[in-house]
Amino acid sequence: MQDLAIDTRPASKRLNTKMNNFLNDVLKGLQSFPKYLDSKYFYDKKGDELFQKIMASDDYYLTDAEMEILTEQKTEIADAVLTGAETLDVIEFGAGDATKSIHLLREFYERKSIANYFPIDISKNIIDLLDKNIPNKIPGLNIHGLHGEYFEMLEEADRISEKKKLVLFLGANIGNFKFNAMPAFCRKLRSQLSMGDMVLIGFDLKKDPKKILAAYDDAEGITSQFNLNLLNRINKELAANFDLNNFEHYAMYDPDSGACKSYLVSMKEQQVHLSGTVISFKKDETIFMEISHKYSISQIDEIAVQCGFTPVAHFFDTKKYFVDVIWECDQM
Ligand code: AVJ
Repeated sequence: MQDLAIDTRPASKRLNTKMNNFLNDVLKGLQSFPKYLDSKYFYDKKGDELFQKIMASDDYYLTDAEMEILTEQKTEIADAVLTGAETLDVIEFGAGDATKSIHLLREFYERKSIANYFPIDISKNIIDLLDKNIPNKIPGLNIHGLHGEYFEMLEEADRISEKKKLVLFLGANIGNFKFNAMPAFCRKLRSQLSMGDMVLIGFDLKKDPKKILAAYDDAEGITSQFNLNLLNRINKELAANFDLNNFEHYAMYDPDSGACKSYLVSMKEQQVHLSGTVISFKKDETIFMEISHKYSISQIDEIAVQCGFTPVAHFFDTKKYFVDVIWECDQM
């Protein structure tokens, strides 16, 4: 912190580019009103660990539901994707530890229909682990881990290979876009793909609001730790001094819009120092942390068509909590 204090260049010039983006995004969010942080920054090493704990918790039903779909219906999913004789590249956005996608990858591999697997993740830690562990799980599979932003890395995968693509975006990660921003993401995805390419996207469905809220306000308080960990990351990486005891996790679900949102609430009036900038909080002031948007099937199909895709198939778990949809790239 001292070193930064005597460096007279503006904060944005001091750190390397990756840190720079993080710092700029954090400063922008905390200097806005209402304050916000970008949930893509949750996933440092500790954040990855906490998310693993969330996925294993009783209240967080999403992982089990999607796991059931991918294990029980992998044959039908592969049938829906493999329409021609050619091999395809599987590109995965936000691959995580690939415990879900591995079932599909194995299915494609056994059918000799996968050319390359390109997992993409924002977490360097995750990509290193995948490059190390996947070859043990599916010996012979060509894996090229790509660490970075989704669309930049999709371009990279496209430079490496020109096969038909299947893009996996599992785990309801798409829920992290606000409802109005989500179609723009799908259109951008479509614009980077070619006719006949496919996407497989996991959506958490609208359901009993109490069930949804419990998943983001778990009894053990893991989600609270997960949110607070971002303040800790900012402390460590951006020379800040958030006191985590002065913030509390708050989650809410609005069944009309389908928005499940989480916040950190400042328990008192306080000032936080961050790379030479002072951030003031009023008592009860909120930082918006994350949206996990829930969808209905009709909304999902409608968005697919609006964005240049044809809905090909829906795969539900037995409780109908979750859906994995397959869309094919239409003419643009
Ligand atoms: C990884 C974005 C799918 O929104 O459900 C879990 C992250 N946040 N509990 C989700 C999360 C709080 C999760 N995604």
